[in-house]
Amino acid sequence: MLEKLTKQFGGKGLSFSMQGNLVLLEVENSHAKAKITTHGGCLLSYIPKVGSSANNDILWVSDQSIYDGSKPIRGGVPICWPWFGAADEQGLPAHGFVRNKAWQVESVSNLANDVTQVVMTLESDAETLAIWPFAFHLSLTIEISEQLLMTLTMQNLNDVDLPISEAFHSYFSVEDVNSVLVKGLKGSIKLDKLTNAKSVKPLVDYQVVTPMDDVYLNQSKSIEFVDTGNKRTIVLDKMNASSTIVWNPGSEGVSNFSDINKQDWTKFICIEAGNVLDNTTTVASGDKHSFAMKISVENV
Ligand code: TA6
Repeated sequence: MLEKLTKQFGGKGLSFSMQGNLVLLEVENSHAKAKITTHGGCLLSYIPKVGSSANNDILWVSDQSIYDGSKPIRGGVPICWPWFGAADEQGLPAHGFVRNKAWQVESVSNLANDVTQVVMTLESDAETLAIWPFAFHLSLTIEISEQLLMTLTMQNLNDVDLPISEAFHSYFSVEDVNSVLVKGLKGSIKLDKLTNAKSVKPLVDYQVVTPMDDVYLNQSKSIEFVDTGNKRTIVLDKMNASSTIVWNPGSEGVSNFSDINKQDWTKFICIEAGNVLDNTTTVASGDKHSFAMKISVENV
């Protein structure tokens, strides 16, 4: 398989390898290095080469992640689609099913200014139709440069309109989650999933206190989060996405996750971009719908 992929896509700054049962695609250009697995179309690593975060991974992946294809990777940027959170029906997977499917590499291109673009696709099949009885074509575009741009495009191949909830469930590497400052929530509505409290005027900027599991609705503006320990600010811009989710399980909640080391909960924060809950989007029959997230890193 690796030989075939290398023959089809291999080139300067691109290599394929295996980790467990999973195919890894490694990209390197003058701006950054990145690692992607076709399992779930999951971006695993993004390491800028310049700036204050040069040679440091922006993303976090658990040491306990399972690489046999039986589970989604715990870390990186898993894709939640076509629902976010628990499924309506009992027995169906949380956060949809595409984060646990093998995606196809469609193309790898070198764009202007040494930007590397990787496109992966996933189509409905007998297994997805048994879980969710609708035909779809999904395309994930990852552009690696001094910024990271991820775009998910869905085509509704059915003769009915479909409600879709979706998110890039990004796990960011931080020095200590409890020293992270989140900025830019003005005008959003906060749903605290731990207490079920709803607040129409959440704090615009706040210091993270774990555990937390917050969904910010009608939040389409940029988010900044300052990781003082790592002396960096990560700026997350969204396109066609109205929800931001901020999650960390905290010191007690981490024991519910067999694929996270008990002491490692301080090392990451999930700041996720998408369209969830009341921001669920409806994709008309035959239509295409895209949303995107752009990550850039600034010095503190
Ligand atoms: O995005 C936050 C969240 O929905 C939390 O409620 C939390 O459980 C987390 O995702 C992880 O979900 P997972 O299904 O990957 O274990």
